[in-house]
Amino acid sequence: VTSLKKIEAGNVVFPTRRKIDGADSRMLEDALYAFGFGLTCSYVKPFGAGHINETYAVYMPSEQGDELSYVLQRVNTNVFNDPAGVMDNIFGVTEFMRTAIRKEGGNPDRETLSYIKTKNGRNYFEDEKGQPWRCYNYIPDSVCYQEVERPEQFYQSAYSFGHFLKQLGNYPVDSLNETIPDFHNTVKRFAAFEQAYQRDIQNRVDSCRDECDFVLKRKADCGILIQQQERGVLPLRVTHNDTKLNNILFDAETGKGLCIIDLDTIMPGLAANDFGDSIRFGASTAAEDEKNLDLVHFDIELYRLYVKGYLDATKDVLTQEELESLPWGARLMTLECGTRFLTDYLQGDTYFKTAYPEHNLVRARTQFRLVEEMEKEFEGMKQIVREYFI
Ligand code: ADP
Ligand code: GN1
Ligand code: MG
Repeated sequence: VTSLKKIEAGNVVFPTRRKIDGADSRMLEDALYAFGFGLTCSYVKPFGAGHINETYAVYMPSEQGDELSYVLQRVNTNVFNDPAGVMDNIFGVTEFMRTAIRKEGGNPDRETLSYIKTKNGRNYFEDEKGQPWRCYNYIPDSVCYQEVERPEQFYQSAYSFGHFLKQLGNYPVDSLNETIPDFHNTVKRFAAFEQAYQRDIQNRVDSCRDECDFVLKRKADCGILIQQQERGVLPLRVTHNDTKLNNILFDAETGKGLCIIDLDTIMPGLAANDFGDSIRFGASTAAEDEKNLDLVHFDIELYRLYVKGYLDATKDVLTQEELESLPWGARLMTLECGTRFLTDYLQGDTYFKTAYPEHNLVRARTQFRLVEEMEKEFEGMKQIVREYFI
């Protein structure tokens, strides 16, 4: 399978000794040695298109030539201030998943990530500067997409994320560390925005008044799911919390959803939020940072496909209230994400990786465009969910 959207690994950063993307190459080398392949590794390249961590592809010599064998990541401690807690969650969950996958007759080596311990038996390596590095096996013959290329992929991703929720249905929710407190607390996200707006430390409010007003008008919406959660109407489950399309690998041969990645934000959460975050990213007709808003639309047919895939996997576990919360999840995760981009813009781009000064504002605009369209099509969105569970 060849794909333009497939993320290729970038220029070699090891064994050369250049500084790249803020990561000191000597720390990277130390990390390679800590995981036991410093001597044997052929080379290392930057990899992937995540907004948070530094990701590298590690190539090892093989009979067929150099082969992408491991993924090495430096965890962003600005975002995750308890890397030990993050790694405990990941090791706990992936071990549990392996047992679940075996029971289903699946292949645990391909259907979940296998993290590697350091030579000292730790689940991550801390470099001289105290930065955490972790490593997992690269899954061969897998593809990662930045956009839906064929609708079937979106169905597949829905089924996989739904299946993931189901697989972790009996995982002890209370044992999970809350790696980012209040990650999808839309009320607190709104409050954080309001504060950034009032303080305006970068003097950027003038450049985005319409966008700020857009958020301010939707204060009441932010409470909708949180209130249902607090009243116990919606249960907390083990959720992924970052369910965008590029956090899943597809099988290159069959095109089926293969493995969920980016497990840093696994925490107790609402199914509606996992559902919603996928919709916000994948049911858009354009990239998350498309500048031309005329190209950005909410595609209700893609939404329909996702509903089908998600419910094919979860229909027998979700409650009636959860099913009905799904359309709100889409609206609120999109509003939340736009609000987070806008907040980061107002605060000087300290959270998400950006490529140019207005990048976060551009991202916020696409999200708000999608929210507007979802608001107009909300009745249709609810109807589609009902069609699938009746
Ligand atoms: P981040 O938190 O920065 O998003 P991820 O764990 O999602 O970190 O990794 C970043 C990106 O790297 C992914 O979105 C994907 O594009 C790519 N990536 C990571 N692991 C793999 C893999 N095993 N195969 C293909 N791509 C991968
Ligand atoms: C970040 O890490 P990545 O790129 O998969 C962010 C998500 C946002 C997303 C927007 C830990 O995801 O919450 O929805 O960017 N992850 C974190 O693209 O904040
Ligand atoms: Mg990611």
